Amino acid sequence: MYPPSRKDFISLTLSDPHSHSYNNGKHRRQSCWRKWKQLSRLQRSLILFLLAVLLIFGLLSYPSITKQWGGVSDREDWLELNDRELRGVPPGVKPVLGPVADKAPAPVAGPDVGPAVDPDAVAEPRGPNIPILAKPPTKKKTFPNKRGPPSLQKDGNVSDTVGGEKQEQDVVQDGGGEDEDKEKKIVSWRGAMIEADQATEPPPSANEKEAAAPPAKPADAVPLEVSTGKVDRLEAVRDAFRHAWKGYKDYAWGHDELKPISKSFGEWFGLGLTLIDSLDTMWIMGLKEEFEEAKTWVEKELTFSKNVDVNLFETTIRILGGLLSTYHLTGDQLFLDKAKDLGSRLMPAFKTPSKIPFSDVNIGKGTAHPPRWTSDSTLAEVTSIQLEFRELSRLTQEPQYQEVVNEVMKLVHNLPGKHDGLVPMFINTNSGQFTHKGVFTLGARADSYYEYLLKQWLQGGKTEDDLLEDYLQAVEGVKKHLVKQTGPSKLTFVGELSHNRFNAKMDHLVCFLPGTLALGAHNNLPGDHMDLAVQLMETCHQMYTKMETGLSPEIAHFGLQASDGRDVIVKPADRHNLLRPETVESLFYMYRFTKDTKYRDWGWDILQSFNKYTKVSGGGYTSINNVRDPVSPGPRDKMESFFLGETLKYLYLLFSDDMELLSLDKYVFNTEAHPLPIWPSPPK
Ligand code: DMJ
Repeated sequence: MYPPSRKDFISLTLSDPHSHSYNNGKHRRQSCWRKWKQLSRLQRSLILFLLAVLLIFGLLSYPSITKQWGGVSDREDWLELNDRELRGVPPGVKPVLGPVADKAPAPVAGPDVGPAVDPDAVAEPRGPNIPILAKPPTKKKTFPNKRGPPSLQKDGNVSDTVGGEKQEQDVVQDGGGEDEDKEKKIVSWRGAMIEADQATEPPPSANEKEAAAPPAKPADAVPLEVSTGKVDRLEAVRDAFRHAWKGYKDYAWGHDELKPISKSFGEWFGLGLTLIDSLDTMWIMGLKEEFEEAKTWVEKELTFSKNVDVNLFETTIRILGGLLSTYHLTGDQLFLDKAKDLGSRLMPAFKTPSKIPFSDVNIGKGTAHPPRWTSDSTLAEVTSIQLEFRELSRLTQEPQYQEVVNEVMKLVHNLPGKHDGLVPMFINTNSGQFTHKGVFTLGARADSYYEYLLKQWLQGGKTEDDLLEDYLQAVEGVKKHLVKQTGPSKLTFVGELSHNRFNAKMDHLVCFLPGTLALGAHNNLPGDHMDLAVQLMETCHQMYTKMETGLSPEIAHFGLQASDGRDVIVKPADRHNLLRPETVESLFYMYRFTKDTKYRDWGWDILQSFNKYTKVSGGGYTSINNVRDPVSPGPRDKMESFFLGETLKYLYLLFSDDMELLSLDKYVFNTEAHPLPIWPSPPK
């Protein structure tokens, strides 16, 4: 119901003859004309003259007004360009984004930069490589929310939303034109920036080392050269670690993971995951000060007496493994005490009808359970905790840790449902049987089962025959069912089998395999394991080089027919990179066993790309959404703990000339890159 007052108001308004509402416009026009006619001829002429003068003045000043407006638009474009396209900010100066970008120094000309550009000279013609500056201002007005030059728009908005996964339609081609883009861009994100530093430097090949120009320094890095003029790759890795650690220390200290873009942290278990995962890396790199600070946190702050559910596998490989290896490297009892405390709190996971452990344990309450939606555990998770539990028993002389994990291996060894040594991805905690049979992969959910077969055999002094037998059979199964070559370039890859159908798909995770095969061959297993390792290493390398960012996608598909025209195909949902270690891990093994310097060069390329596309100004590195988009790779705002625990550690070991530094004849690395000693042989 309308109130009466409102009704009255409407009625009055519409009927008032003196009202100035739009309804009586005609009346108003008539009255103006009457007044005009009442003026004298002289008065009318004067008014007309004045109007004419005003009109002429207006016409004369129009160009300068429009030029001014156009100038503003161009300048805005330049600022965009300065953020996104130009590079070469002088050493020690970090490019600044957003509203303050006009205070940034003018970009310096260089091979990757294009001509120097003065931000105020926006009307000057620009070179062909900088299309945005030639863009007419009108375009900007038509699409006010789009950023960057038209040629970049298609992909440029890929990752406009921080952390958001973009849905894209096209399947990307490999090959042509990759390098061009790689060289041109500075990558900037809202509020954060990927520094264009030494990444622009082409890595020196084995023969070119002497001639290599020194890389541009990142703003906060120490010099990357030694007196010989060669790039000091070890120091470059240390710099990367320091940068990652700075972010963690400033914004995530004592928490699980750094979120470098939002300068905050993420919590998974609430156990200082990154800090513990990084301990032995710092020790190995000689970062004593950082190590001591972290050790003090472990001593004073780390407690496992917490009502928190943790994942048995992740906690074992990252935290238990990290504590045990740090104990070995330092001899400091603190780390063994912490490892013992954690190990005992993880034991309830094994109290299941089948003795196959549950995936989750509450380390405060001493209870365990499977995931909410199933009573299955993941195969890799229950078979990749053995190195750590076995070592804990050896050190503490308490057999229960070793007993529970050995029991799992025994069960799996005898279980039906394998396919020429290949295992399904799930196992039921009640029945102890494989589930989801018929799907076989060396990737997620199965990967480290194969890795730990070999490594347990090595850890125990090559005495446990079942482990070796399972490993050898599995490699034969891989060769028979999963290894194929691409049509165009005959790249060897490891695909997947799903109910007898072959899927030409390989997770980046599978790139652990060349390293493991090489380790086996080094320990007198068949020579053709090494041949396969060499071929797979090449493929993993190409999964990086074929991408515009020089970084591998999470998953690659492969073209089987020569007519496919391309070897590596990346689907839109698989374009992310999580800073994973597997390829550099394998490069480390391959270099140690062959001394072929190309493996070091490949690792150097990868480090350069991490620096170029994932390094975040202010500290830390971030996972990215799209390895095919060097302009907007799209930060995920997460630095995984394994980047410090594994990726940087393997890069450091790859570049180290000291073959006795964690000799592969004395240590096995757990699946999180924590070295554990090979047990001394029992007296005969
Ligand atoms: C790490 O936690 C371990 O390497 C694990 O075996 C696989 N996933 C990550 C790294 O990618």
